[in-house]
Amino acid sequence: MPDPIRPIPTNLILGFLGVGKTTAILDLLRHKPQGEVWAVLVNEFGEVGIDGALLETEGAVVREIPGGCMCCVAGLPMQIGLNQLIARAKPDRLLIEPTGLGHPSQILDTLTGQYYREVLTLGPVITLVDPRKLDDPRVLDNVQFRDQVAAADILVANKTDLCEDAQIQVFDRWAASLSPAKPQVYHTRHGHLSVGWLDGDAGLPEVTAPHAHHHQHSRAEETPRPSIEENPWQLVTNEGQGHHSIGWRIHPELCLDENSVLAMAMDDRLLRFKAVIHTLDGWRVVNVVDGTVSILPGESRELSRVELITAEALDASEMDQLLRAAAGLTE
Ligand SMILES: Nc1nc2c(ncn2[C@@H]2O[C@H](COP(=O)(O)OP(=O)(O)OP(=O)(O)O)[C@@H](O)[C@H]2O)c(=O)[nH]1
Ligand SMILES: [Mg+2]
Repeated sequence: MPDPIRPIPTNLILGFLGVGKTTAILDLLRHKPQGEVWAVLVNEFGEVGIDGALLETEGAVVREIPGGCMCCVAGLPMQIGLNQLIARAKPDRLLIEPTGLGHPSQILDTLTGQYYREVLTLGPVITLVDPRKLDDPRVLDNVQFRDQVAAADILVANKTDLCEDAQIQVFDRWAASLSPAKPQVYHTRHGHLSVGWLDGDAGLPEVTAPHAHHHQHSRAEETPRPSIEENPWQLVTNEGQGHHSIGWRIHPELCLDENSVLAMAMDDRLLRFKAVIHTLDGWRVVNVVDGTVSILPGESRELSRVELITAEALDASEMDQLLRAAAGLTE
């Protein structure tokens, strides 16, 4: 067990799929006090792990726990990852991004339990919300969304640049109606959170029982994955919580055609698409959520990573053929 001199201030950044959690952590890292070491623990629903690759660019020490929802990996896998991260980084602060498809209660239990009592101290839990989603009963009634909101000490409307004034007013009325009342409610864009919000103690409002929902994971890969040199095209799938993911790890010498990847990413059956890929025109970071596409130049990596999440199971081999075609690999 790690033995830090004082408990490490730790914050959870919660919010639904694609709301801007990684963007917010990247922004916080850019504004961290000089000389401090910050560590980030990130858990993605998919097996491939894209966010970790992005977060490393801002100088944080990053540990990924890919695969499944945090509520299911919050036990031993998270403890192992967290202990290794703390031992390696000896961080001044720890930020945790659980998957947007996750339920926060188990992770809160783990972090506030006996084992971590002297290792870390949980600061305010920050939950990001996209106000545009508040008219959708599928979101409002979603147990993960409700519990992410219930767990929040600080509730933040993000993506306000994409919102109508009326949508922001709906957010404000909804936030004001929550019981118990949220001590702090803010509006922001591009995940801009104030570093000062991270200080203090978590209020730990009541969140429903961890397994009030039922789901199973079928982990495609329990054994250690082969290296990218051994197997230059790796396809991995995951399912759970009514969602499915298909991911790829691809040798960087297999350059992808950007337009073909974008055509694949715009499939309206996808809830989320993200990728860090080597294209014929250089490295690109691709994000698609709610039909909004962002494609930015990126730093070179040891491999390309692609991930998509859907509510319905897709035919993985059909999607694989599309991506292979984008890489110029045809049968
Ligand atoms: N216009 C706009 N885009 C935003 C804002 N915040 C985030 N985005 C974009 O939304 C997309 C998803 O952002 P992420 O930070 O990856 O979201 P996330 O919550 O970490 O996503 P998951 O980890 O997949 O759940 C990216 O393309 C971001 O650039 C915002 O305030 N305004
Ligand atoms: Mg993320």
